[in-house]
Amino acid sequence: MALIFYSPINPAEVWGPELKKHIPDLDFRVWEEPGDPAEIDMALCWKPPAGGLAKFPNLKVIFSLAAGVDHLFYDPDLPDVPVVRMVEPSLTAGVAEYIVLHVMRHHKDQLRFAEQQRAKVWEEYFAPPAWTRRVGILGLGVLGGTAAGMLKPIGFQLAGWSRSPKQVDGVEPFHGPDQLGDLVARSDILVSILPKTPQTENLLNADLFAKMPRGASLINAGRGDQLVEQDLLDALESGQISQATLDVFRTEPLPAGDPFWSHPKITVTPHSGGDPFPETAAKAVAENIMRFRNGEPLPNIAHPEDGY
Ligand code: NDP
Ligand code: OXD
Repeated sequence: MALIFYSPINPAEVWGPELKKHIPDLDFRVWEEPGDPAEIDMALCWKPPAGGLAKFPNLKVIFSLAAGVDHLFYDPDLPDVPVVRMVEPSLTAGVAEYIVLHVMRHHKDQLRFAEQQRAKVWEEYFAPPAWTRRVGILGLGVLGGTAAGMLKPIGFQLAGWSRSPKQVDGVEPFHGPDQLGDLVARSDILVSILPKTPQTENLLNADLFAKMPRGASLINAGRGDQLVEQDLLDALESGQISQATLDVFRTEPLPAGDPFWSHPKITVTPHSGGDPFPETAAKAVAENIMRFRNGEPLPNIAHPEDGY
């Protein structure tokens, strides 16, 4: 049996050899040359074309090249087989570091200094200590939980929001739609690292911004359609939100004419929060392939009914 690989961004010529380091007898096939489709029982993919995976009649498992699985669940013809999310150290560290970096930038108001430097203005500003700053994290899963663990020793007052009740050391817990308002009301810096689901779509909107403390800031590293873009522009204009850092967008790459590019209060990064580096990620995938081959339970299975 064989594994089919598809990704417009992750090179097959790197991933094939990396996987074979761990599983030398792996039959690794690329999308353009799948051979007999009936021989394919595993897929390793990022954003395969709609209907593409349905062409493999004996597919038994799909390994996602991403933590989010919206790039698979969008496909109405996705085979009804387990989808395993990417959970591996380099992706987790990358995203958690991204969150720490931008929480620190917002906390220390680095945007102010960048603006002052451009204008050649020497004006001192001292941010209050981290222990006075309330950080709210939307999404307390693998990535949000790890980011919270990195932020905790810095001293921030941390809170997190999940779908089900969740305990993370040093993080005040909130869960469910009823507790979202309370969480954002105590968030000077709000971070979204939520998956894309029908429930998270348009979550970062005018109503939510109005509940945040005046002058609070936003970091969105979850998915672009969580943000109502015009509502953010309005909240920045009114001063309700002081600044935003955005890594994910409704349209990626962000179109050249998008107002976010040149907005003085918005920092744009090109969906670069984190990425699975093949050196570590292939090992994690190989371990799951071996579990699959041995009929053992697979970790980090996404739930189509929940969308993540
Ligand atoms: P997990 O599945 O481990 O965690 C998801 C978290 O979101 C869980 O705490 C879950 O709650 C919570 N959640 C989901 N839906 C809701 C909801 N409706 N209301 C409240 N909480 C909700 O995923 P990861 O942490 O691994 O990844 C999260 C997302 O990060 C990905 O889906 C992707 O969109 C994004 N991402 C972005 C990257 C980037 O480069 N910018 C890189 C990698 C991922 P519960 O704990 O109750 O299940
Ligand atoms: C992911 C991503 O979901 O890169 O892994 O966004």
